[in-house]
Amino acid sequence: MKTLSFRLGKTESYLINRLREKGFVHLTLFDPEVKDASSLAELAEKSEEMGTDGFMVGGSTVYFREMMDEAIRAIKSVSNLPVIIFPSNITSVSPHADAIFYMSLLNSLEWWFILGAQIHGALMVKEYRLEPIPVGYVVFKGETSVAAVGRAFPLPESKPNLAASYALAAQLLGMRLIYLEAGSGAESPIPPDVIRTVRRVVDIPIIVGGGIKSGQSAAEAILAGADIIVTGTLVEQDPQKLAEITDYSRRAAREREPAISRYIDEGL
Ligand code: 1GP
Repeated sequence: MKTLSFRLGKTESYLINRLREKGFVHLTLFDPEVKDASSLAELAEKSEEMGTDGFMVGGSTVYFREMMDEAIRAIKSVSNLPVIIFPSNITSVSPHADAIFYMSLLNSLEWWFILGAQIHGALMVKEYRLEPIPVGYVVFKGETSVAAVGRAFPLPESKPNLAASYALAAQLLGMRLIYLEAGSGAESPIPPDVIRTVRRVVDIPIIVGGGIKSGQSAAEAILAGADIIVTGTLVEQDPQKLAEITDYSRRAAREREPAISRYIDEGL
């Protein structure tokens, strides 16, 4: 298929254009439970200086909408980069963001996290004029908040073909991004072998996050085929370290063939 039957929204187009220009995208995740609004504003400014391309806001145990509102407003007061909701439940849906990752936690054991919250939140997304970006979300590793809260049956890292099947199913269902999640603060990131196997099978951009603490890990993920790198904990602990992540990522993206090309050239 050569043409899109719908128009991508502003934020999704921005992400795709950044991918085309730079060969990768970096998103900074802020958990409103970890940092208050004024610290977030300061961190957002620093993150932009260090080369991040946008912000995600959310956390597995953020139960109050007000926390999302405050965090998003704080970031928007200092930066024009897009702010994307990274929802854990319907309480994450804030009218102040630009877009929302309209995600399905594909390996959850609970209907709620696969489709229920999406149904219950749909009219809010429309009413608030949030740009929905459909994302297939798969969780690896059990010892994380996202696995516990989302009742995920974590995918084994030793079976990359399984991850590839989930990712391809997401693409075939029409989701436009696939997110391979190790969980915030994970001991180690998603292994490159898993990313490489998923890359061979899917055309949609791959988001990789969780446990990325060094430029080296970010570069390995990109060389294996990741398009969007997410870091959260690292920025909360040491924002200067973000410069290393974006620097290594830039170099890795130059080294590889653009993973995004099939998606860009042929449309969805
Ligand atoms: C978690 O993928 C994100 O949802 C980021 O994880 O906090 O470990 O960077 P970290």
